Amino acid sequence: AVRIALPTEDQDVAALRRAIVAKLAYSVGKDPIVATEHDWFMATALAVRDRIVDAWFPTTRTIYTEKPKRVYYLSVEFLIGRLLYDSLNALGLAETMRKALAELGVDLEVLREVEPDAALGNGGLGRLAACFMESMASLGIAGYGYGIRYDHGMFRQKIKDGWQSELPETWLAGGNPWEFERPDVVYHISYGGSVEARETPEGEIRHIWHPAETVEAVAYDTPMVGWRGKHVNTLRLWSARAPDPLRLDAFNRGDHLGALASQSRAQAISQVLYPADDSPAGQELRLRQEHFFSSAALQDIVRRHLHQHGDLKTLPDHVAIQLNDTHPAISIAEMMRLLIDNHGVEWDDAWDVCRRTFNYTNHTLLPEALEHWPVPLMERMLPRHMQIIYLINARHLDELRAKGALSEAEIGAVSLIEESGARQVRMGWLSFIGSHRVNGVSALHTDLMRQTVFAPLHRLYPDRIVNKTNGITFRRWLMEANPGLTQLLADTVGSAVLDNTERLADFAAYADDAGVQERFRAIRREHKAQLSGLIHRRLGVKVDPDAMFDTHIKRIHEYKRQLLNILETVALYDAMRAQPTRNWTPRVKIFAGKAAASYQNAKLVIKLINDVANVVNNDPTLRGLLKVVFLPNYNVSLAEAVIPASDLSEQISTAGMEASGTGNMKFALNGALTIGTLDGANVEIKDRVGDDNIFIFGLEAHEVEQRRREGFGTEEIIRRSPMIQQVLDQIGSGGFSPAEPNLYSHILDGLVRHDHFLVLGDFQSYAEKQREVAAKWRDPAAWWRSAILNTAHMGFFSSDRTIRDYAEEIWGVPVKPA
Ligand code: DL6
Repeated sequence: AVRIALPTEDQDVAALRRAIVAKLAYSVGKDPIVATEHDWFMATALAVRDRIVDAWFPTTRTIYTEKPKRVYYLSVEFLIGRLLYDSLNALGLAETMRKALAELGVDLEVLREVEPDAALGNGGLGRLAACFMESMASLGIAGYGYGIRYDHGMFRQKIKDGWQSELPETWLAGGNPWEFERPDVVYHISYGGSVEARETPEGEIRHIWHPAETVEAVAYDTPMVGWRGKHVNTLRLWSARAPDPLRLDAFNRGDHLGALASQSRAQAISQVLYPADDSPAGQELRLRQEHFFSSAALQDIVRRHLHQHGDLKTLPDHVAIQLNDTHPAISIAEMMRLLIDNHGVEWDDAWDVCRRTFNYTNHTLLPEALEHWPVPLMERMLPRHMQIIYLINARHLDELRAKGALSEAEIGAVSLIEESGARQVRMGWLSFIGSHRVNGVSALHTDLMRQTVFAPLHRLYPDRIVNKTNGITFRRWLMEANPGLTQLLADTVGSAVLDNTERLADFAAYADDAGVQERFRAIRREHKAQLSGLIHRRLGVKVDPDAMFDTHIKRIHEYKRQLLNILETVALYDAMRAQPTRNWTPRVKIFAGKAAASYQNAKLVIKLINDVANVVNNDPTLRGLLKVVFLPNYNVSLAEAVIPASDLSEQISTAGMEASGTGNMKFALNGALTIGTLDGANVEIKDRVGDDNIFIFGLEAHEVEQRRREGFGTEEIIRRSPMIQQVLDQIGSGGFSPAEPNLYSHILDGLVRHDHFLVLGDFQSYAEKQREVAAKWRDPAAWWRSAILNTAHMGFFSSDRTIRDYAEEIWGVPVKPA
């Protein structure tokens, strides 16, 4: 008989199908007859993981033999989201898998939705870390992520009667198919106790730390697959446990809870993601977490380096460590401790190693978010680190004094210890002086770092601060989130665009092509129809997919000014009610985002949005012209659904306050037009897409600064604008909260008294710009022209570009050519 060879794809379909069935039986332990959707998800993910592992080992072996410089990215957050479709896409297996599952009667789209989001981050900083992991793998960099394996990631947000409540998030409840526990990779992490200074027979002083408490850090590895599956890196997350799980003596005495006390205390470290990104931390547990993962990571790095290269003084030649914000800043003192106390390196050599190995990224200039740890807390929790920090500081200040160029006041400004008020360690300063390079995340932010917060240090070390404008991975935010647009790009500029984002620029040639505009519109319309369904299912609100979808999704924070948006929405509502028959542009105002649990003003803004939604959505005089929705529990997956369905992207932070933003890039890449201030990366987006294709309004950063310095009459602004007056009166008199007319008085008082975030200051210019947006929407050819040009000019904002820049200018590591 003649055997007919199957085409490779069919073979692969069959192989995947067999692999899934085998995983279902032998790893999940389920018969297909009774398997749930979750069981199928686990089996499928495990089958995909095998493919990833097949590429992971060769990568690891190559790194061990070729010994390229390694990059370690230390971050307290990795907001990686779902991995199933992402991995399939990277491996080029999505369609094959779809067929394999279909043959088993399973729908890949259903499994995509079953996967819980790995929400190990609060917002932009954590999502950036996830994009960077993907790009490092795609560029063939020997990159490692180190963080914490939180049992409960970002809280689950529930909205009840308009109020946010927080519920624990349980991403691990059904098991995590992507990770490998490494019971053999365990480090001891110490806290508290005392430090003994002991003289050696040679007359040297050695410091011996006698900690009061030790916990264990256990490694869990998740392979991070790069584009086309060629290179796979590792994300190593640490879980905490007590060295002795149970005090048996106490247990046998009947003290069952006491017997578990040290286990609970240890486990608390990796239990919950700290639920704030930029509100005051100040919590002891947070410092315990920071030291926990920093120390585990550094012990791992040092062990690997010694194993491979034998000499710690060569560390900077083979290793670059990136501190993602100041959360891992204690690493600098920990590295000094490991080098000096554990490995006998002399102080000067140890300091030189640190200075050449570490780099620090700053993500915010908000004073409350720049970490300061009280000296008494540090002395109690990390006594040896505190000694080392004092010594680093003494040498740093002595050096400055020796130069004689600074006054004592100027020296005080660059001291690692804040002396005014309660004494505190300035973690930003420690990161700065212990690093080779310090970077901001957009051009404007970097300039402001130099001019404001870091000005005194910048004057001393003028070459240290560099800019690395953020980027996003196009694989997730374009190819996976928007396959229709990806296809359109491939059909117009060619499929090379999938591998080289610079080719996106060729799409600009199609800006006036009516056929391409129509395809773009139809793709958007399809996403909007899907999102309308989601909104209806989740909120019971019907929205019109032909209306403009105007979207504001991000953490809820006063500087991000969701309040400005909702106030202007109320003004629009009033205007529509006053003249219901005018030629209005129908709009759906979409909000989503979480407020830090303790951030009352932000929670009140969520309540206001929901209250306004309640009134607007039920007002029959509007005939559906305006709808307001607040989608609960914003996360990566929700963003993937909302962004490709959005026409207008709200990026309206008070200028000078948003370090970069990355949502702004995701929207523009998907062809949404931005309404925004000249803040963060909006500035660079504007430079690339051009003034005609973006709606810029409001005060610029220097004007905000000036207004705050000189003061300005909010009363005058209110007096001059009947529109503002009406909106404030309406909210202030309970127009949206009749049961509690004074509910919003705190927010309104703040606006009238100081308007710190320039909500009133920018109101008029925002409202006018929104009218321009509406006018443009009524001219579809102009709108879709701009949409095409937005997508076309986003190539720069690929995280591959950002990572190339880090690789070349900060880490000194080679990357795969473009
Ligand atoms: O750099 C990533 C991201 C920026 O895009 C945002 O503009 C910025 O707000 C965010 N910063 C934080 C601050 N956390 N802390 N500390 O998340 O970083």
